[in-house]
Amino acid sequence: MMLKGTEDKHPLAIRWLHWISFPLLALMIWSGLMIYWANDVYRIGWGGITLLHFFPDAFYNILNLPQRLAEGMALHFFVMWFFALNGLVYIAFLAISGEWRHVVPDRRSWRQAILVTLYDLHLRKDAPPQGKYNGAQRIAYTGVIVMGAASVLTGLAIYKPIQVNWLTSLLGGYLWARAEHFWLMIGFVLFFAVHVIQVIKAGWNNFRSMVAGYELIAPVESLTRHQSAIRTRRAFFTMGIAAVAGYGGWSWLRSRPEIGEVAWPFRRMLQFNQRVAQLYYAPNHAAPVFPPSRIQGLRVNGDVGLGHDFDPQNWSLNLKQLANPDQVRRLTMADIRSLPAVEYTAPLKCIEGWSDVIKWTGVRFSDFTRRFAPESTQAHYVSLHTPDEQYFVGLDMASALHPQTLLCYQMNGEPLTSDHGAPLRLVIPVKYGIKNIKRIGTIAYTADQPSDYWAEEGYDWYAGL
Ligand SMILES: Nc1nc2c(c(=O)[nH]1)N[C@H]1C(S)=C(S)[C@@H](COP(=O)(O)O)O[C@H]1N2
Ligand SMILES: [Mo]
Repeated sequence: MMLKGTEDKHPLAIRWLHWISFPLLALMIWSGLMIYWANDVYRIGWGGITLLHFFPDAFYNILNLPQRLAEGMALHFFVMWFFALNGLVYIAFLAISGEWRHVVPDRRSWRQAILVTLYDLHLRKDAPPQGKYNGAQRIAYTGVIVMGAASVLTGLAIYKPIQVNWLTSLLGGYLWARAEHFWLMIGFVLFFAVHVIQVIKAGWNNFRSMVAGYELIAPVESLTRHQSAIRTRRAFFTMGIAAVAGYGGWSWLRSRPEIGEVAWPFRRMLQFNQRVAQLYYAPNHAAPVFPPSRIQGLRVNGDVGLGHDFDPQNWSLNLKQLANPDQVRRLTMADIRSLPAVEYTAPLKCIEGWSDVIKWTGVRFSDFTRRFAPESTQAHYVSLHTPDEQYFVGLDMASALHPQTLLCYQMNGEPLTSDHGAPLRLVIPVKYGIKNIKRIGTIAYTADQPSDYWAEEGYDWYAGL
């Protein structure tokens, strides 16, 4: 295959890393920043002194980063499949093709990496002898593969912290896993910055070989030079087409007609992710509970459906059966309190990325459905509305029946305040905060997936943890 006067330079494994894995990583980082923006807590500093806040407003402005959490999540949880599957196929390819030999560090790599670094910093005169890639390059290439795998694992730990709670606690818990996921991303960006500098320093011939796959070695006869020029042009042309097609395809996907405020391909993927989650949903996986000493203050978040023209004296919980939704059964707080009281301390996880540890008191939803049972075998969902119907939540029956799902009337040992949904709110740790509806007015058993306030605003309907 090689032309006379050329040398095989970059194996397929390395070009694959650059032209497929890297664009996928870039999409993950970009959509990740659209999510992180909603709760940007990390900084470099000590005590009251902050050297660098991740990220200052200017950062979002310069990048023109849309401040749309819902869209960021839809994109992130779309690309994640391609990113993870590409990673698996890539590692399998490295193993089967034997190309791992070019990439994995060996016994000499570490010493060589130090010498290369000293040479690059002009602290040493000559470069150490090397094969296709020097020790520093091998460590770097293997490092990014390991970082990619770590990103998938830390990502999974914060994506489904309850269903994979073994993994989440192995990584130090939800907050640690979130931090690890973030610093890995910073690591990728730093790596990228150093790498680009190296590529610029290495010059045009090296870059061309990254695209064309081979390198010219002087001297070459004019015929070979002509042949190589054709091959190089063809390689760059193909790359250009691929880049335009990739960008065009992505723009096309994002501009499709929307379902619930997200382009339909992304909505379809959210629905696919829901089915995968439900396939592996385990009711015995629970949110970690904490001792009451870990209780945090109460943060009020969201007041949709909590208007002031509400009279708690006239409140009743309206129960609607599937067969006859027009016939309302009016329940009182006494009906609720007649069920066994349950108390535990666990975090409420807001979809924005923060969580608060709170002591919840109430009755199990599963006890409620035993006393006030759905009168139909077709009741696969529960629909909850505030009395004014401004806020509404849909739940799959399995999540509603989770042992930690409560109809709650006390937070941190005090009666619910109006802000937090007095007289009765839902607590459902297997879901994001958006599903924890405050001030419940109606509970209806339904056969079809009920509408949901935030799902209509672009969020995942399932919102399962
Ligand atoms: N009625 C109603 N319930 C709601 C909301 C709302 O806006 N209205 N916001 C939800 C969101 S996004 C969160 S994070 C939690 C916050 O609960 P808290 O205010 O008790 O902390 O309530 C949820 N329940
Ligand atoms: Mo939230």
